[in-house]
Amino acid sequence: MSLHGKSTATIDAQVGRHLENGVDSEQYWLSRKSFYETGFALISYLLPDEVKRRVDAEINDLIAQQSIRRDLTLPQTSNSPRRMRNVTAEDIRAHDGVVREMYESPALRGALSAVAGEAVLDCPYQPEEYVITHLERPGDTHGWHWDDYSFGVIYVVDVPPTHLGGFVQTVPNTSWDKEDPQVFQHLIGNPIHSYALRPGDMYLLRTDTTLHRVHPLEPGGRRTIVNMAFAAERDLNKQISHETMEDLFSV
Ligand SMILES: O=C(O)CCC(=O)C(=O)O
Ligand SMILES: [Fe+2]
Repeated sequence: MSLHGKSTATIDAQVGRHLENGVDSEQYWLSRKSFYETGFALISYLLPDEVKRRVDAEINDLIAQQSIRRDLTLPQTSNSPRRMRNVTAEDIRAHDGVVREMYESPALRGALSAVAGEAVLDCPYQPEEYVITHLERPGDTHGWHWDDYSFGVIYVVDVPPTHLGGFVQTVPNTSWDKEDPQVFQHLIGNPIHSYALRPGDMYLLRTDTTLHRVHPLEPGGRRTIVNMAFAAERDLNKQISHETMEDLFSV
């Protein structure tokens, strides 16, 4: 406790304590199996409620104070739309609060590596480390895309009920040819998985080989997440270009 009576426990300490007391190996095993089979694993149980409340509060403040509206389509993902409000990695890093602590937490990183079945490493490209995305209008969507690095960890602050859209859709075992993305062909040629989420959920996604999107919102729907990107060992030797990120944040 500080002089002001405010909790000063670090996010890492809170997560570490929670993982020691509250998570058994069966849960890890089920997540790992799901991740291996589908590229998607629900890992909401890795964060204690007190951490979720702190993260929710920070993200809602950042959206209110520092977010930027985007409405564009990106040719590198077959002109799929981005209709959203964002807080950039630069602004999240400068704020230096709990999102950054969560990203850097060794306790969380260890748990993520256990689920992934390999080391989950810092993203080597700082503008992609984390981004907050808020969908607020009818038709708002994070359209079909892949991400540059192996892992995305998405923490869900707010998500509407299923009938208002905002659920996640994935097409595992697909790969991104940036010159010829063929998103529609991937959709036609493969099964699409859809996942309803609830506030406080978190999921791990194999973002480089899973085509994914957030279904457009219906009127009345609102949705807020932070996406944290991480690399695998194999990513560190690859030449990765960052056009979608550069296009997204150049407007
Ligand atoms: O909002 C989501 O659930 C997915 C976010 C995402 O795919 C991204 O930020 O790259
Ligand atoms: Fe993504």
